[in-house]
Parts: sequence; C-alpha cells; structure tokens
Amino acid sequence: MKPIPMEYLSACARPGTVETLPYGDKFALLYAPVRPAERILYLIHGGGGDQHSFFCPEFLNMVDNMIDAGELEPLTIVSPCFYDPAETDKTPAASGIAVKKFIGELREEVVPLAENRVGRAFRREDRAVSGFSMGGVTTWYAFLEALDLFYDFLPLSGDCWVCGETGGGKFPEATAEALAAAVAKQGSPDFRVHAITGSRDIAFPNLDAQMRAMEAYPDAFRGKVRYDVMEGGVHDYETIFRYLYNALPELGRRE
Ligand code: FER
Repeated sequence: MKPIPMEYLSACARPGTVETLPYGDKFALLYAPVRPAERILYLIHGGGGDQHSFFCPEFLNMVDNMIDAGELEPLTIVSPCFYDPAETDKTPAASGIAVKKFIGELREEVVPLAENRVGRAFRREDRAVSGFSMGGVTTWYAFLEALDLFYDFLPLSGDCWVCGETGGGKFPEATAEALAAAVAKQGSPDFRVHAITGSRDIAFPNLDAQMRAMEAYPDAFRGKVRYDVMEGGVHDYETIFRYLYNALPELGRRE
C-alpha cells in the first residue's frame, strides 16, 4: 500500500471542477476531471458524514494530481449523502437502515441525475461504487441489490450488514452465503470486489471474518474478489484516501 506522494496533497495546476446536483430535498456533489472521463465512481461517506466528507481539498487534490500525472485515467466521481436531510440519528443502527434504503435512491435518482449531467450513460463495466465504513456497508448493499448497475465494488473498512449490524463479524458464514446467493440471483455477471481495511481499524474484525467466510464460495467469488489489509491502518478518512490512491488505478482492469 504505497503512501500518497506529499505533493499530491497540494492544489494541482489543472484541477477538475465540483458542482452541486440537486434532487428533491437533497443534493449530490459531482467531480468532473479536467479531461473527459471514461469511468464513473459513486463514493459514499461514513456514519455521521455527508457529501463533503470525501470532497475535501486533501482528497480532490490527490485525484487531480493522479489524473494530471497520468497515474489515473480521468474519473468522474459522485458523492451523494445516504441520510435524509431531517435525520438527526447517526448511530450505526439508524445508519444501517438508511444505507439499505439508499440503494433505491442511488439507482432511481443519483445515477440518472449524475449521468444526465455528464451527458452520457456509462456502461456497467465503467461504473464503480465505493465507500468508507457505513459507506462500505452501503457498497455491500449495492452488491446485493445492484450488481446490474456496477462492475467494481470497493468496500473500505465496512462489512456487509444483510444479517444485522456488523453482521460480517457476527454472522460471517450466513453473510457470505447471502452474498453468494445474491450473485446467482442477479444472473452471475462478471464483477470485481476489492475490499480493503487496516489491521488496527475498528471494522477489521468484522470485514476480515466476512472476507474469510467468502472463500467457501469459489463459484461465486473466485478470481473476482481481492482483499487487502494494510498493516497498522486505522478507521479514518486519511487512511482511506491512501487505500483509494492505490485502488483507483485498478478500476475496470479485467485481468
Ligand atoms: C463496521 C462497519 C461500520 C464497524 C463500524 C461501522 C465497528 C460504522 C460505525 C459508525 O458509523 O459509527 O464493521 O465496526
């Protein structure tokens, strides 16, 4: 897991743009790179966060610099918020309900809105979804319910809660079984999962147990799932930016 070059945290001479996309009583943020993108990433914040959690200068400068240096093909990034505007309960229990419900909104509202704005519908193969912590939980719900929409799934320090809160840790076998069943139910399309966490991350025990249990389902997952643990990695955005620095250039790779 390479560190982010220090200079990538500073503003890039050729930055992309960020605009607000309103829908209903909510909005998503859209990052458009300086050159047209072949690929789009839906990137989901963690518990208590919002559209701005990922879209801070540190992260956007990194992406600008990666694209400018030719390390990353131009990538459009959409940052929605899974909470309703009136929601005050940001506990894991309430967030767990919100993220499951959010998949319908992602499909019906956010994806069409973003891709209309960009002026093209992206192919499934060029669409990715990722998120940190509760955003990782969201990414697994997208895997369960929207495998038709996305090819790449990057759950970062978040497990699958289909069997309950932190279910990847509490019920790893049942969670793995549900994920494998969801692949079959959705017609077993090709996909890539790249799950990443850190050895000192609070979600490590949950994601780790789940990823190990998934090894019992090679028909569903063999050759399609990658799992990395960064030694010493903790549960914060700075660490997650480093995972994305390493993982984003791999999106869409078919090898
Ligand atoms: C986990 C997934 C998500 C986890 C915690 C969270 C401790 C989120 C917590 C929060 O939003 O407060 O596996 O393990």
